Amino acid sequence: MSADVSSLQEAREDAAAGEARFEQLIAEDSRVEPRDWMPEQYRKTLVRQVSQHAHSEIIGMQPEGNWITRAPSLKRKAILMAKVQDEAGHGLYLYSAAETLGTPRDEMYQQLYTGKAKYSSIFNYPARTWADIGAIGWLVDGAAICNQVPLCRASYGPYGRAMVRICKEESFHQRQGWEILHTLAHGTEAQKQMAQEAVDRFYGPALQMFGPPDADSPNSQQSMSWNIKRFSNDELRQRFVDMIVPQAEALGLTLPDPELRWNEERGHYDFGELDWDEFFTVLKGGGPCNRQRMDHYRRARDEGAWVREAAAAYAQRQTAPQAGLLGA
Ligand code: FAQ
Repeated sequence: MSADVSSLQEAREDAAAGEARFEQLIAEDSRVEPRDWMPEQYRKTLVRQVSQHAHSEIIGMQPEGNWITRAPSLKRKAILMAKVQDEAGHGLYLYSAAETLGTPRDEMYQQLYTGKAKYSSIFNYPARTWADIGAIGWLVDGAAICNQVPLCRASYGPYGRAMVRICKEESFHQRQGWEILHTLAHGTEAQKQMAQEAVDRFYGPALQMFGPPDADSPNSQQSMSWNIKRFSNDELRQRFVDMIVPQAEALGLTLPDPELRWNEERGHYDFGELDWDEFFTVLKGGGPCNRQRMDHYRRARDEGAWVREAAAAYAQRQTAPQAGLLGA
C-alpha cells in the first residue's frame, strides 16, 4: 500500500471513530467539546444559532440604550446602564462560544454589518415610553429566559456554559422590568395606562421571539435530535404564556388577547393566533425599526474603528515589549 493510500485509510478510520463517538455523546446526553469530531451540519447549525443570538444581544442594546438619558431617576438610570452593559457581555460570551466552532469573530461581525445575519425580530420594535422599558424587561427578558434556560443543557459545551451565566443575569433583568411595571401599574391613572399600552405593544412580538409555529420551523427537528434545542418553538411559547398570565394578574394589567383562557382539559392557557404575516415582514427587514437599528449599528461600528485599532496596537505592544520600546 502506498503512503498516500494508507494515510487516506487512517483518516477514514479516524472520521468513523469520531462519528461513532459523537453519536454516543448525543445518545448519552453528554457534552460535545470544541476538539471533538462533529458533523459539519451540527457545526453550521450551532454557528447559525449562537451567532444570531449574539447579534440579538448587541442590537438589543439599542431600544434600551435609547432610554438611559431619559430614565426617571438616578437609580433607574444606574440600573438600566448596568442592564445594557450586561447585554453587551452576553454578546461577547456568545461570540466567544461561536468562535470555538471555527468561525472568526470578524466574520460574524461582518455578516451582521452587511445585513446577511439575522437577529431577533423583537428588537425591530421601538421603545416609545419609559413603560416600554418595563415591558421589555418583563416580557422580552422573560421570553428570553424561558427560551434560554433549556439551552443551558445544550449539547455543545461552550454554548451551554455561556448560557448558565446569561440566564442568571436575565433573571435579574426580568425582575427589574417587573418592578418598573408594578410601580407604574400602582401609580396614577396615566401611569397605569402607560404600563397597559406598553404591554399591549410588546405582548405579541414577545410571543413571536420563540420563532415560527412548529409546522413552519425548518430547523427545530434536527436541533432537537442533536440536543441543541430541548423543546419546540410552540412548546416554549405555551410555557411562557402559562407563566405570564398569573404574573399579569398580579400586576393588575391585561394581556391583549380576547381568546386567552384556561383550558382545564389541556392544563394550559389557550391563546389566539399571532400575526405571522407581521413576523415574516419583520424578518425580511420591513419592521418599524429594522432600518434604524442597522444604520445605528453600522455608524457605531464605523465610528469605533479607531478605538479597536488603538486597542489592537496596545495589545501588540504588551505581547512584544521590545518592539513597543523601539516604537515609542
Ligand atoms: N427573530 O427553524 P426556526 C434576548 C428565524 S436574546 C428573527 O424555528 P431555530 C436577550 C430562524 O433563525 C433573543 N429570526 O429556527 C435580550 C430561522 O432562520 P435561518 C434572541 C427568527 O433556530 C433581552 C428561521 O427563522 N434569543 O432577547 C426568529 O430552530 C433584552 C426559521 O426558524 C436567541 O437567539 C425571531 N424571533 O429557532 C437582549 C435564543 N425566530 O437561521 C437585549 C437562541 C426564528 O434558518 C435586551 N436561539 N427566526 O435563516 C434560539 O433559541 C432559536 O434560534 C430560535 C429559532 C428559537 C430563535
